[in-house]
Amino acid sequence: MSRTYFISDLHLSPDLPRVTAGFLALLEHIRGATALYVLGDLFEAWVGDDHRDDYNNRVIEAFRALADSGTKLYFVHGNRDFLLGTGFAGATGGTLLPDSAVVELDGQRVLLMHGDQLCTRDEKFMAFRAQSRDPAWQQMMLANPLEQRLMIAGMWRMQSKANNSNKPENIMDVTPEEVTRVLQESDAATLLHGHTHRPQVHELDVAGRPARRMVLGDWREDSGEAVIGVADDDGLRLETWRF
Ligand SMILES: [Mn+2]
Repeated sequence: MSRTYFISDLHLSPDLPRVTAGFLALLEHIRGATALYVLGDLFEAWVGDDHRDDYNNRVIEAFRALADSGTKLYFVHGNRDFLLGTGFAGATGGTLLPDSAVVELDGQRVLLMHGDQLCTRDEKFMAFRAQSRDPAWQQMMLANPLEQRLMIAGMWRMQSKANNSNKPENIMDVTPEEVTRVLQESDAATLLHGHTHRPQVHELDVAGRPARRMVLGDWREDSGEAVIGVADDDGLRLETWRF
């Protein structure tokens, strides 16, 4: 039986031992599955593929073991790990996908993205997004010595903690018109994304046709839960992974 998994918003960091353990447990649990899609914000911060400390190596090895079991592995960038590169993907045995990608599940077109690009009302964020996804800016960033990039990431992490910026009330929700637009543009009836930390299935009407927006959840250090996507013979649905 074909079985495909979707996860996002783990915000992996050595500060989150429970989430890290839950992530490693999921990867063992799904060994031999058809595919795993990681839809962004896998890491709380990623300063470049050359940052191979023990923690990152452990994550890479876990992905590699999954890929070696025959599971296809795909990554979409989030707004925190936008510097994930082909060095990382290659080491895991996976593939980086563009910012939005359509997959066919059971003959149905499903549009995959991190979801931050749907939050168009947050002008400050959209400006940061444009900058951080600019190849020239990324090159400039990556040209800094690793030590300096780690310092910058440390500052981001402190800012993030101070602003509680991983809380849903501090993440603007998607713009409904933008959801309609991307669904029409991609000719898909299902949009699956993360980012907002508001896991839910929304039934939609797109130009008179039924559609749905499925939102994955963030991984919770406090409750040991994450809402993930599962697709098998019974279709695509959200499930809670407990760890
Ligand atoms: Mn995000």
